[in-house]
Amino acid sequence: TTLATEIAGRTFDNCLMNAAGVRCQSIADLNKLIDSTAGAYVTKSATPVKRAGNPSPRMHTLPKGSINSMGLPNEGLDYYLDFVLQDQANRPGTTNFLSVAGTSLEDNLSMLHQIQDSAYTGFVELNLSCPNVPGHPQVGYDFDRVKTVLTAVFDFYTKPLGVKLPPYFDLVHFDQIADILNQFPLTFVNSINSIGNGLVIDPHAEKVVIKPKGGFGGIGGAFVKPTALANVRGLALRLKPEIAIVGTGGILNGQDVFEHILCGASMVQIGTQFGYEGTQIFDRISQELTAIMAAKGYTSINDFKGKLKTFD
Ligand code: RRO
Repeated sequence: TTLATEIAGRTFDNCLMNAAGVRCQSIADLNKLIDSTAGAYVTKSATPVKRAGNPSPRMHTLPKGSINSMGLPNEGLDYYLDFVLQDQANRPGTTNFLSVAGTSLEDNLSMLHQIQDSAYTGFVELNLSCPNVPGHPQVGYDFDRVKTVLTAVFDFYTKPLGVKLPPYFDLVHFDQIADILNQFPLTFVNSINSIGNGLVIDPHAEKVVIKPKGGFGGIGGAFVKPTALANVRGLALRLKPEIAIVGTGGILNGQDVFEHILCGASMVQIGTQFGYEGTQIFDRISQELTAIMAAKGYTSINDFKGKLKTFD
């Protein structure tokens, strides 16, 4: 049994990896991911210049998930680009994900020009779905804007690039976003980011649990699995086959990964639960997924990827 996967001709020896933002902001965090059984890592979404992010408390965890309003704290693009370039030199043949999340089109284009002009050969994950920077709406909910951004990006960018999307909740919206994404040479789409602007409250204190934005923040963890599966499935049914799907959201165990792959994911990312457990999670979930596959007689993820059954 193998958990290996392939996207755009790049092979990954395990389909599990971290989700951007969780335990991937520092070089120490990223080196732990390199030393783990994850098939790849993604770096914390970068802006052109280092950012401190929102005031604390800015994340809160519950048994069934998390709320965050981190506000894009990161070390700046140079830090992550230097890291991935060094790693690429150390480990030729491996592919990882460099996440960028400019708060303006200009910032995204300037970062992508820098990456285009560098020796980097890995994947870029363009984050169009950060819910937590006050005054900056999630680009992924403005379909015209998505088209404008991708038109400007693919005017010059020629390396493998995917987009991180927010969750959609209407089938017409799946049609509309897929129609736009299919017009571009995207390598992958990653669905979903956190469900933006949820509210968790402490009834005893009669108070919100995080400080930014009056307590509103992105929801992750077990709460979001049905929404994540719907988005992976909804996009898998609509995107052209050259665009791979990375499934993110609500993964706590091997069964959750199995379900994402049934919906069409080629690779899966783990955020909230990776935050709880650290890199050992990749060993645990690999064992759980392998056991599920073995019991069903599946030897590779292609045996069931996208093969979800429906009643009609
Ligand atoms: O840093 C954040 O507040 C953050 C980002 Br950029 C994102 O894309 N998703 C999220 O839940 N938090």
